[in-house]
Amino acid sequence: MRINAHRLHESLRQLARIGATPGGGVTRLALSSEDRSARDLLRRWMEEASLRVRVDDFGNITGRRAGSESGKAVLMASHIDTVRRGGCYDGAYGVLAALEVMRTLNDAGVTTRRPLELVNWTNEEGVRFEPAMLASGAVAGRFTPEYVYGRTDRDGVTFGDELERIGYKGDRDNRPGPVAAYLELHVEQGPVLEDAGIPVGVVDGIVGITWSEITIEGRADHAGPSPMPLRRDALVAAARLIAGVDDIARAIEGAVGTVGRITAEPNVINTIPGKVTMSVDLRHPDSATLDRLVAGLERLASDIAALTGVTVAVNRFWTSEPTPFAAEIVDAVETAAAEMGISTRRFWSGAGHDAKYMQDVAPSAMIFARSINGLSHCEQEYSTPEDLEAGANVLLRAALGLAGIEGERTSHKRG
Ligand code: HGY
Ligand code: MN
Ligand code: MN
Repeated sequence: MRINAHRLHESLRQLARIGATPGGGVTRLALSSEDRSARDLLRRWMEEASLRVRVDDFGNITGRRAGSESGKAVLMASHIDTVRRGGCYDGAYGVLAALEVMRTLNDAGVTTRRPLELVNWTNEEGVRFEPAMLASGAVAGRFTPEYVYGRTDRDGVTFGDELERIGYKGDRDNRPGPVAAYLELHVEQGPVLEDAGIPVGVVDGIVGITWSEITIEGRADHAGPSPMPLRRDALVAAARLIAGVDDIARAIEGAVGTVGRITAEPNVINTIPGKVTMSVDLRHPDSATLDRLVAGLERLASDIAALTGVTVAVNRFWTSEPTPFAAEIVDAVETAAAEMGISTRRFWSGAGHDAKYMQDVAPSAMIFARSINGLSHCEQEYSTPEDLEAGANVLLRAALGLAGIEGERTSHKRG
């Protein structure tokens, strides 16, 4: 049994039209009107595939395909929200490939033993409402509903209000699961598979990620009369910190760091910036090293404050600790690929995914499809139809291995 690659490709193309950007990418921020349109389309497709659709209290959409047995389901999931001017595959690929698995099983008239559930997670990107993986984290019990609903975007609009506005605030009882095993298919978003000349990745785990909010308070003043020695230019301090974050990350093997978001106030040409807020994203496979990176950031902040006369506050507001996936599920993915004659490479994900929190709930693993030039979170994000097809077929095979087929012996240990 193989997925219908043309149908998958067609679905990806149709979804990519919602929030399409001139450069060939997509902007579909969580709980935006574009996200609502995409959700409406996905829900229609789920219903057309005879899935029983439900929406939970965080807007997570679940489509359930009954098995011959009731009880714990095998979940296939990802997200359809994107970053700003992101790619057409990040998240959408995993959701639509899971839908394609359901469609393929319908075409083949196959009933699995365990139920299958397809989930679209709200706000995986954490771009509009920080932090990332908010709704899967909430389902895993890492965030309270109050925390989630209270998160605000740059305009002060809350998650809760937006969820109501787009009509996707459902019930707590509609959360995904109960879960026997979790699979997430995703584009790699990095160079490993392309460098190795391999189409599919078997993901061992996800690196540690920590996000900090930096607030720099200087003194706004006239850009003309104010003598240089008296200035407390918040943006000059920020420039030193931005370069320092890059130095800190480069100094430690396996570390990465960037300042992705920055605002300067009052942000006018003839006023010395009095205040800067910006983000710092630091990542490393090891927790203690991640803490060392943050300690380096905090030292840098206080050195810059002393040197330039500004105040620098570092608020480490989110940490996603390094997460190894369940060996038996990782092996099931590797076996599925091998059985299909698809070559794979095993490695850790540098990108965060909802699978991180789902590993708290049930044994989980991920499958990657090769990213061309390793690019992602940009309009140039691309994967070939052949690689997307290979990844989706591995998802199909792994899901069947874990769910079992009615009338056949289930290969997965019963949990
Ligand atoms: O930040 C991440 O790694 C993910 O794309 N949200
Ligand atoms: Mn993603
Ligand atoms: Mn992403």
